[in-house]
Amino acid sequence: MDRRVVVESALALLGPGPTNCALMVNRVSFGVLRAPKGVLLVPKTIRFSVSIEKDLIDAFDDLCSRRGWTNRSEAVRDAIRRQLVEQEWEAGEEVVGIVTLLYDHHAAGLDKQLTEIQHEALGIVISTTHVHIDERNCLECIAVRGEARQIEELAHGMIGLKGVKHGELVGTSTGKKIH
Ligand code: NI
Repeated sequence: MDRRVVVESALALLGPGPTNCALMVNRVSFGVLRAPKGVLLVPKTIRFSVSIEKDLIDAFDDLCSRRGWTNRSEAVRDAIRRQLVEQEWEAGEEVVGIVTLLYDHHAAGLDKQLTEIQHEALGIVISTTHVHIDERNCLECIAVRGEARQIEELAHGMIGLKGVKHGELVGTSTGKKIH
């Protein structure tokens, strides 16, 4: 692509100043920006069009409205990020998450087991918050960081213990690869 076309396209996307550009550009006379020789401008935001069936976009708009997304763009960005985070987990990368455990602290030995498991996973467990829900039930929220399969093994090892009434692993990302 001709560099002038690239520059003008970037300008159209980025507005009047060079501050949003991924690469610094030179401002010259007549309000036209020109990239240094050999440097291609890389806009941070790309606009693209998508062909989609009416029924599907109607359902999507309805979802956006119910979930509180302010516009389709933000909803699409969130959907893309969700896929990227899932891919990080499937690829076994370093990820973060939260394990929630609702359990009966009267269950024999359960408190001790949970404490021991977390002590043995010191490199993975970042922090633990314990809430006494009532005289019998406890909620534990354990923040974890590490290789995806190690986290899943740790989480399922605790969730599967006798006396744990309900447990979930909520996975997210370190954020290094998504924006
Ligand atoms: Ni408790």
